[in-house]
Amino acid sequence: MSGDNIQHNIQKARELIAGAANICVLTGAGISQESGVPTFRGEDGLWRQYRAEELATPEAFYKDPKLVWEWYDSRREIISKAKPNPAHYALAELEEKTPAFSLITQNIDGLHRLAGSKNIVEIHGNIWQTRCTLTGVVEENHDVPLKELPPKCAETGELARPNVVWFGEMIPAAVIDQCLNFIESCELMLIIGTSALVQPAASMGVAAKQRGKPVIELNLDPTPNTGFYDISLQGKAGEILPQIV
Ligand code: BV8
Repeated sequence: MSGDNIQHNIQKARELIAGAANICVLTGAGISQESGVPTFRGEDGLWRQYRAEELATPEAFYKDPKLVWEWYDSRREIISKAKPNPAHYALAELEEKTPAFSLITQNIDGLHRLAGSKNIVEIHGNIWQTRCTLTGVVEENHDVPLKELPPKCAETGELARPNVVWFGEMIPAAVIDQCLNFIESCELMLIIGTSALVQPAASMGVAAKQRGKPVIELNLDPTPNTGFYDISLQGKAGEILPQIV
């Protein structure tokens, strides 16, 4: 994308954002990349010889809970050292100055909350929470490293799992409804740092377009949805987002 085209699109995006009283934002792993958190499908996305899709499943967990927890333990270690980057802070600032603002994130790293964002829906869960496999009780657990692998529920002593949504698992219907309400009521949608490959998140921008909402995409690489949107900015979120909010 040529320089002046980027500047033109940045100016257009800035105007759309300034004029919107209700903004819905969807983020993916790309917004945390500049904080040092590996993305899922980038070259840093592998762990040992496994791909995320192989480990982030109920089958993988019940086959070898220790292996899957070792993967989460290593990610918790990385994320515990990660700080929000200018892109996270830019969204927190945008929320402050926008009358209505909603943030839907696919990320489980908790960096949006650390940066000061408030109205957040973590549609894929949170890496700092465990869930009892017997009772479903959710506990906060910030131990780095985990005291035992796999961790047990403090209440029941049963096997605990990460409180995240794995591939093949449903996102709770109430959470989906909340996201659709945000999309329905927004005047503008921003989609930042996602490869638009994972459903149902990948359909949210299309849903916004189908409801007549302008959509701005900001991503390092083009995605399957890029042609759909009103503005597609190609570049680093930490560099571009502070320029447009
Ligand atoms: C569901 C939590 C109903 C765990 C995650 C066949 C069988 C079974 C299921 C399916 C199937 N086919 C389709 C499905 C549905 C499946 C799916 O979509 N699969 C895909 C892979 C084909 N979805 C599900 O299973 C969902 N549930 O649909 O239930 C159902 C049930 C059964 C069967 C059918 C339907 C649940 C999906 C949730 C999975 N959990 N995470 C964990 O984190 O451990 S998803 C995981 O991927 C992360 O949350 C991640 O955020 C998310 C999406 O990836 P991205 O965020 O986009 O990250 P990625 O690395 O891909 O891309 C990063 C982008 O950033 C890149 O484009 C890059 O260019 C850009 N970038 C990099 N650096 C920067 C940058 N951009 C800006 N600045 C930078 N600096």
